[in-house]
Amino acid sequence: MLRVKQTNKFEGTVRVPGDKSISHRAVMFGALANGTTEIEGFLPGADCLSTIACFRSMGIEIEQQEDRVTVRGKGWYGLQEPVSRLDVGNSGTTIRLMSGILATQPFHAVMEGDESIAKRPMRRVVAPLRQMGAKIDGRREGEFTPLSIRGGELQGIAYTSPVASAQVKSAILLAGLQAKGETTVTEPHLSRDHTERMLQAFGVRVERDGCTVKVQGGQELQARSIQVPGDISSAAFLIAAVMVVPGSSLLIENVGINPTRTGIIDVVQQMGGKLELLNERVVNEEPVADLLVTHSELKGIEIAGDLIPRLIDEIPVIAVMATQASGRTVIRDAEELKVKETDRIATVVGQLRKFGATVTPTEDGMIIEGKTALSGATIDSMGDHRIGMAMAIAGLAASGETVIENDEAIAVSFPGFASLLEQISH
Ligand code: SPQ
Repeated sequence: MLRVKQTNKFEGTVRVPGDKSISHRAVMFGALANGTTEIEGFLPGADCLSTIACFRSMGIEIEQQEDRVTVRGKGWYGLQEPVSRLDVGNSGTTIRLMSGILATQPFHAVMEGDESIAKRPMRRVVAPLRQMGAKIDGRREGEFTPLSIRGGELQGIAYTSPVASAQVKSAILLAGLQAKGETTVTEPHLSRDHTERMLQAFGVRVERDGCTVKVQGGQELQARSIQVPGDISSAAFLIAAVMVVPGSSLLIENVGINPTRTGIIDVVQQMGGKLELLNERVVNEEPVADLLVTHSELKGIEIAGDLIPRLIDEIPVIAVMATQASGRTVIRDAEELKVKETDRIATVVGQLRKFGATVTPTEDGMIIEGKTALSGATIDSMGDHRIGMAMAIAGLAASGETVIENDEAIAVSFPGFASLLEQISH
């Protein structure tokens, strides 16, 4: 159980753990590459540890000590058939990206995860991979886990995805790397592009044109060292903490500012929050900066369209900030929230109402009225790391004490979250 109380202010210089999306990909691509990949700044969160465990089960030697990882890749076809089911834990990224990789392998593998994974839609990757020639089965005709994959020879496809999803795009591109001919993926809005950038870092040719990405089959990956920047999705909770606690100011160092992920920065600035990017640089094809964040009075705004994939994981904590902003905040075009670790429209609305917030769910988002005085509440993370952390931030803005039950979920993406907050609270 995590207990949260109002604090005078947050102050100091901090770093957040490594980027989750980049950490997963560094392990996966390292395992498939020829040679040894050294990773620094790896996120030792439960999700990325699930990815490591899956590759170890397929015979890849991986040493991990906190944020340092060595992956001894054996080339694309160096994986061995796993003797038991691969456990992806709570990680949607692991199961969806691995579906693309396993679709190319000359063996049979079964993947499953926790209760939340069992409810998340898989047909979005299963259908295009079947079109490429993979044999995949699962509950409800491949919509749900366990997924059983018998890989083999694939044919490249031109796929237009109905959703802007980096997991869908990545699964198809990874399968495409070993398919015959060319594979293209077009999405309605650009989703995060870490796969494209990191494949290039591993020596793969990737062509991009707007929302379309193309790869040619038959490409190998070459090992290389990877430095993972801090996760902007984790930094978002600290940014929000500064915005809801008057007098606060933080320098958050070494944060990834890939433009496909920086919707949170745009939104905070549009709401009137003071947030400056300092010391901008590029590390392993990924832009990085230090974020100087200063408490400001916020105002409500509209969030929709292209912006949504650029901040999809930050919507729970944006909703918390919106309760402390003057006026109305409207979030639209975010129906994808319904298929995350929980239905994040329903959970955000349900949990924020316990604090006394005025929030209305809509078909594709929510409407938040501000500025509302919140009162401390007992909250259930519902096993969703982002809900646990967002509600802890709401607790900082609330009078009295807030208790977050099932707070162990937070370690999925932000181990040390509670102690970091304590360290910077004055
Ligand atoms: O890995 P998982 O469980 O899907 O994690 C989440 C999260 O909140 O951490 C989503 F629930 O992030 C996804 C993100 O929403 C991570 C991700 C990636 O690394 O490719 C892409 C996004 O999902 P999607 O479905 O839009 O591709």
